[in-house]
Amino acid sequence: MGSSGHGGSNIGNHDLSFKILLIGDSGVGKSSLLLTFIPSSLEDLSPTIGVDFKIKLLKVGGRRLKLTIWDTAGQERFRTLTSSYYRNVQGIVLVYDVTRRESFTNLCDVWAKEMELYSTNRSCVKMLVGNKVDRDSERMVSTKEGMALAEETGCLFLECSARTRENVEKCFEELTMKIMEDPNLLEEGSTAIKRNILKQKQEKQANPTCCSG
Ligand SMILES: Nc1nc2c(ncn2[C@@H]2O[C@H](COP(=O)(O)OP(=O)(O)OP(=O)(O)O)[C@@H](O)[C@H]2O)c(=O)[nH]1
Ligand SMILES: [Mg+2]
Repeated sequence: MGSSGHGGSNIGNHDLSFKILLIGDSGVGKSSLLLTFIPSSLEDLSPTIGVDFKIKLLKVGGRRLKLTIWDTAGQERFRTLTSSYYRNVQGIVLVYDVTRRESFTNLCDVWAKEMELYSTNRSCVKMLVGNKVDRDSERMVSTKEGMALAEETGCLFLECSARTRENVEKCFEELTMKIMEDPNLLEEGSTAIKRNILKQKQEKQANPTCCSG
């Protein structure tokens, strides 16, 4: 679990920390989108088991941000502790595959219900993403339908391709910008940083590296 650096050591180096969650049917390309946004040496694209996360450090408007992006399993048998995924989340990316209508309808039938059940943060920003637009000849869900659902459910909306990288960065950037526009979410982001610093201090006090003996 977890890749590209577990934070920890460089926790003091940023001003805000946000948790983002990727959800949607198996095979829609959640892990692919994450891998496109945050490349790693281990490009394993088997179905996600349980949950994985990656960290991205970036600068927005002069502020240093830490994004922790949680990539969940679409297959029900691989999902565990689902409620914990939603804890302290500021942004949710709901992904469907534009070539598979079922993955689109399931966003309402399955994923929105789960979100409703477990998401404790009402002001959390949502982004609807239609992935695999590179396979345009096989498209089953139109841009118009995607936009309509986004409007109905109060989501931001983008169509992407993890393959061609089209709109992938934009997706995470727009989501982050929107999170930063909300004073409550912004406050949560800075509290998360303070909490981490405090934790580090306490750990240091509990385990002094010198004077052992
Ligand atoms: N053509 C095309 N294929 C894609 C794209 N994104 C993902 N794929 C392919 O779709 C398959 C599934 O992608 P994953 O990223 O594993 O899907 P997932 O949503 O993480 O699936 P689970 O982990 O099972 O929930 C892989 O074979 C990918 O190569 C895309 O934008 N275009
Ligand atoms: Mg996956």
